Amino acid sequence: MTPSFENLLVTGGCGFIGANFIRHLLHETGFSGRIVNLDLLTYAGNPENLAGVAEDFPDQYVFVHGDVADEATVEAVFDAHRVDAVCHLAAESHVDRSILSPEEFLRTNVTGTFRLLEAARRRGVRFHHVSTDEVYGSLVTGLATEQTPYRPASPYAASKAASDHLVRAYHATYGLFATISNCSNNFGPYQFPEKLIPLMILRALLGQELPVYGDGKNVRDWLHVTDHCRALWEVLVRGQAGETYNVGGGEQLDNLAVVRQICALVDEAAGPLASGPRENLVRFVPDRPGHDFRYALSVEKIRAELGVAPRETFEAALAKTVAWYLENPAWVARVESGEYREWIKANYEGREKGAS
Ligand code: NAD
Ligand code: TDX
Repeated sequence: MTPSFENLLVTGGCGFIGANFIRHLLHETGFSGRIVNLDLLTYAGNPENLAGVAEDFPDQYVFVHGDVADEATVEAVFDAHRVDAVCHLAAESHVDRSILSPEEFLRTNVTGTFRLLEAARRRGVRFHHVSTDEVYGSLVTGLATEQTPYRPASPYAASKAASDHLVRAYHATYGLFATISNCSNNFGPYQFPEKLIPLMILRALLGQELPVYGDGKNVRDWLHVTDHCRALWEVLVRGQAGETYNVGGGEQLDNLAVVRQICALVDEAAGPLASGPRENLVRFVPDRPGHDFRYALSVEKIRAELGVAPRETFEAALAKTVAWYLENPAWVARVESGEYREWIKANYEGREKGAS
C-alpha cells in the first residue's frame, strides 16, 4: 500500500530501534519520500548506528540534532521539512536509569511527546507513538491485550503510560490521526549494551561475571527488532485512527534461560574459557526495585487487522544477534570506550541544535 505521506519525521532515529527502523524504511519498504531524523544524541544516540545512510540516500535522509521537548526546535522542524507524518521513538528507555534518575524520563517521554502532539495537531499531521508492554505492568497469568488496564511500576513505565494517555487524549479531543503500538522487549543489532541481551553477550565474550537480578525467573516476551520494524511500517501506513496495536514476539522466556542460551552461543563462537563454560559466570545479584515479574502480549489484533506476525524465532534470532556483536568489534569497541561520544562532540556540539 502506498503511504499517504511524503515527509516522515522519525524521532530518536540514532537509537537502537530508530536506526533499525530507518534502515528498514530505506532498504525494505520501497518508501520513496523523505525521512527527517530528529535526535538529541543522548548517551543512547549513536550516529554510527546509521553509518552510510546519509551518503547512500542523500535525497531521502536528513539528520537534525535537537530535543523533542524543545518547542522551538519541534516547530521549526515541522515547518522546515513540511512534515506530514510522525513516527515517535525518541525516549529515555532504560528502566534501571529511570530508578536512579527519573526526571529526564518525564521531560523527554512526557513533555517531548506533548510538544510533538501539539505540532502535529496544529498542522493535522498523522502521528504514530511507539510505546511499551511495560505500561500493562506485571502479569500473573495470561496475555495483555489492548484492553488490559494500565499498571506501570517503574518511573520509565509510568512516563510511557502518561505519554500513551496524552496521545489518546489528542485523538479524542482534537481528532488527531493518532495510533499507538505497545511492543515487548526488542533485541538485535545496534542495541546499547545496558540492556540484558547485548550486556550479557559482551560480558560473556570478555569472561566477565553475568549479573542476573533476583533469582532470574522474571519473564520477558522477546521480539526481534526487524519484526518490530515491519509492524511499525504497517501501522504507519494502514493503522486506523485512534487504535492501539500490541507488537510481541510470542516467545516468553525467563532471564536465566536467555542468559544460558547466550553463554552457549558465545562458547560455541569464541571457544570455551580456560575456567569452563561461560554459564559459570552467572551471578545472582540484588533484585531491581519494583521489578515486574512477567510480561506477555496478545498479538491477535495486529495479526487479524493488519496481517502482521513475527517471522523470527527467538533461538535463530538470538544466534544472529550474538554473531552480529562478534562480527562488529569496531562498533562495540567505540561504544564501550565512549569514543562514539567523541565523534558526536566533533560533529555536533557547538552547532546550534535544530539546525540540520
Ligand atoms: P534507545 O534508548 O536506544 O534510543 C533512544 C533515542 O532517543 C536515542 O537516539 C536518543 O538520543 C534519543 N533521544 C532521547 N532523548 C531525546 C530527546 N529529548 N530529543 C530527541 N531525541 C532524544 O531506545 P530504543 O530501545 O531504540 O527505544 C525506542 C522507543 O521504543 C522508545 O520510545 C522506547 O520506549 C520504545 N520501546 C523500546 C523497547 C526495547 O526493548 N528497546 C521495547 C518497547 C518499547
Ligand atoms: O544486568 C541485568 N540483569 C538482569 O537480570 C539487566 C540489565 C537486566 N536484567 C533483567 C531485568 C529484566 O527482567 O533482564 C530483564 C530485561 O531487562 P532490560 O534489558 O533492562 O529490559 P526491561 O527492563 O525488560 O525493559 C525493556 O523492554 C521494554 C526496555 O529497556 C524498555 O525500553 C522496553 O520498554
